[in-house]
Amino acid sequence: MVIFMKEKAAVAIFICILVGSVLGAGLVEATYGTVATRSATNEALAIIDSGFKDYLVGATFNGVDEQILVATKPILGFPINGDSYLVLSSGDARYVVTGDTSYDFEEVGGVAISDGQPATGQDVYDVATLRITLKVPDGATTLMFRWRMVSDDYSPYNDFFYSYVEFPDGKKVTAATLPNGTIPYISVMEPVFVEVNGQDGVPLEEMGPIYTAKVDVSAYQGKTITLVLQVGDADDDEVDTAVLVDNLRFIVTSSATPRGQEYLQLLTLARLWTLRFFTFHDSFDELYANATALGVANETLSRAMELHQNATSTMQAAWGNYDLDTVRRLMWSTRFIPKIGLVIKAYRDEMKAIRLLEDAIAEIQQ
Ligand SMILES: [Ca+2]
Ligand SMILES: [Ca+2]
Ligand SMILES: [Ca+2]
Repeated sequence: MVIFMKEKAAVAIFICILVGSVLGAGLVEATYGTVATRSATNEALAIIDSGFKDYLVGATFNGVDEQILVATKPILGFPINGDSYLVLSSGDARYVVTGDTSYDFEEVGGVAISDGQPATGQDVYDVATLRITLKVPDGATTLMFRWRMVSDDYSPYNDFFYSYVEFPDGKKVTAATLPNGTIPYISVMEPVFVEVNGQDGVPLEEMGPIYTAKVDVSAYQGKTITLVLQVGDADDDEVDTAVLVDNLRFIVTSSATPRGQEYLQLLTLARLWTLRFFTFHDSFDELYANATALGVANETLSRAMELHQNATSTMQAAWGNYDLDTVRRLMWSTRFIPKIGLVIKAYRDEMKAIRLLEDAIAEIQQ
């Protein structure tokens, strides 16, 4: 029966090419059945981890409406995250979940691209493409999602799942691959396909393992990237392949966040401010004695002393109320963490005390 369908498909290809050449590339109107009001945004949100929904910038779908479905019925290990996931199909996505043969799940009259198979260069048909634009969070190192190919097709009809990330500098990186780095399509999936055997009511014959796709995004924190998920038929449009997708998220390493790095830099600065505080602090007594001897006004002297004493107690508080000799000894130990705000305040007050005395002395000596 499948052989017959493939022969019939050869005729369909000709018609498709003729129609395609008239319509040109681009969005194809839905012509078969209906899908409850769909939106690419909701389709993207079905697979995005709840912690990253705010990072969705936008989403668009190119294909026939029936080829994309937000599904909630648990099948073949999905959903993985939350209560829904995505089915992208080179036929009618609803058929994958329901097995309902009243859907027109074979040739759905979708997007055809000459030489469009990304690995083999075969002509492709019923191509469904979801584009998800995301802002990369601060501290994100990796974009990941999980996917599983489910298919009725066989080689050399190399239906494919092509997913990649487009970066703002024009770089394009493949996301979903087999462990050897190959883009998944029928011929390379066949060695890892197992029979579905009607599991969870799924009518398609074979499925691959659930794989994790990962793309390094660490150089694009705060920037906007686009994840493209594309499924299609190759060589004919009759026998379909679907991909289940879920758990799209970023991996964020807190120690690598700019905020984390900024904190480490601030700690280093706090130690340097403490060092400069000591430079001022150590010169205070002598400067104060000189100022007193030179007849600097009592008001100025007491203001300087007040700042100096405040600075001293503030710096001790900044370093856990140790005496200043202990602070001097331990301040470079990484286990000894100061309160940065207090270090800055102590440094400023000590500097003010010194400047006050220096300015008063300079005025007298003029
Ligand atoms: Ca989900
Ligand atoms: Ca196919
Ligand atoms: Ca198809």
